[in-house]
Amino acid sequence: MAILDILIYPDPRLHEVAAPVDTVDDNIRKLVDDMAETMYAAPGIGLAAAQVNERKRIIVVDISESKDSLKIFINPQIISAEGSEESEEGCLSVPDIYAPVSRAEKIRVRALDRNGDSFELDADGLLAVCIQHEIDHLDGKVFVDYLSRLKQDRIRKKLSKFQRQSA
Ligand code: GNR
Ligand code: NI
Repeated sequence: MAILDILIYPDPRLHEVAAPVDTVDDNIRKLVDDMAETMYAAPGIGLAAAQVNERKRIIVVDISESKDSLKIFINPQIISAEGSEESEEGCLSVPDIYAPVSRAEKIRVRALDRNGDSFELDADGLLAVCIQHEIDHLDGKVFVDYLSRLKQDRIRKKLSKFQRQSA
């Protein structure tokens, strides 16, 4: 297991579209395990492969307090969605920035598990928000993209400064 480096906005690699996984093999399972370790270490409630510079459609999520409910989604697809709700979001790739984003309230997701078997899951609340946030990463989208240009410019400036200071 290994903790991977997380790309920080505005990194152009966060805006690339990820490719589907064609076979869930040991290499993919190793990446999943490293992503989970990286998410827990951060700490975060979700992580998409795009954030660790892997252009594959893989996400890990654990919204539990006890950090013992890891959910793995390979090639996730939202097959139905209803309602809409706004909530405050953050992102490990956009440190210390929080802003309201509107998402579907309830979703049904289809994905492959770590054995390559297909499953479906109904999600609402924070889990639904997190899954939609992660699938956006696979499509090269970051929550900042939903904000006004003015807010995007402010965030870009703030994080560029932050990166210069930590360099
Ligand atoms: O850790 C995270 N918290 C969070 C809070 C509200 C909405 C979405 C998230 S996902 C984020 C981890 C992350 O950046 N995943 O891509
Ligand atoms: Ni994120």
